Amino acid sequence: MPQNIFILTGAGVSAESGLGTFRDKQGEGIWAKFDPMKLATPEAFARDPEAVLAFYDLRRRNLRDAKPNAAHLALARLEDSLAKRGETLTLVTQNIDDLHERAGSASVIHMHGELLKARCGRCEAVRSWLDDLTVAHICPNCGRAGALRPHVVWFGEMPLAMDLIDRALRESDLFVAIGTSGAVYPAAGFVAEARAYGLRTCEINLEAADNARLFDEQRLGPASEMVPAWVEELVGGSTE
Ligand code: BV8
Repeated sequence: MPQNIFILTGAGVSAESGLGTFRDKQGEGIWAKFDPMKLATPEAFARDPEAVLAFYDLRRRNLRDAKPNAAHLALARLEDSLAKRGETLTLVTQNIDDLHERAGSASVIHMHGELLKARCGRCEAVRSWLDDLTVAHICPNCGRAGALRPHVVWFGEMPLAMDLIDRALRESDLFVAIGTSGAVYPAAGFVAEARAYGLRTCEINLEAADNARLFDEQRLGPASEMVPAWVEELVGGSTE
């Protein structure tokens, strides 16, 4: 029974909560409708901040109506049961939504940032931001206008908490990727790192990811069914 579990989640874990994924075989993902290079890069923000901010306003409004699903709830249960046994869960997500937290997960590492936070491009102050964000908004910390941006990691930018993530990978026994296509780096490279550190690897996904060959075990199906079943196997019957 693994003591320390490292979980990486992607857009697939929030798909059944009504938040679109980025790429899917039907070509209906977010990046099929919106060009990431025109909306999710620092260059795009410098070129056309209104368009970029409007894109994230749309996603922030969508998030308001979304609810955590059974997969999010099962991962919160897993965190709780492992803690009761003195074991650890490191939950790293590529998602910028807050559904893991809303499901009760106490510790979530958002390596690509958080949609419900804004950061000032001048003074780097980060604060909660629940409403639309425009170029007219003034940074409450440094008083400058036009520099506030969603606290998310754009393409070409360094993901957050990479040292913490690398350390947790080294200290874990099991690596599980849930609802991610393995198309975006450095996250897509974690499974190879995990194997190099001797971890067992498992993929839970609707369909095989681009890096599926790197997983020892594969469980294909909707996260809202597969994740609760997997968690029940791990902690069911234990005195929770
Ligand atoms: C960086 C935030 C330097 C903003 C995001 C190496 C090789 C090639 C390219 C690169 C490379 N290294 C770097 C790059 C460039 C780039 C990159 O990877 N490009 C790709 C497109 C080729 N990476 C970067 O720019 C990164 N920065 O590298 O900095 C550096 C280098 C080394 C070390 C440190 C730093 C920054 C990338 C972050 C960009 N920001 N998001 C926003 O959200 O707007 S990425 C964004 O897209 C998400 O956060 C997520 O990461 C990614 C989407 O991927 P998934 O979450 O996997 O979603 P996807 O739709 O693809 O797949 C969904 C999966 O779920 C599918 O498998 C599907 O089957 C499954 N599914 C669907 N429904 C369900 C389901 N599963 C279960 N149940 C269901 N119901």
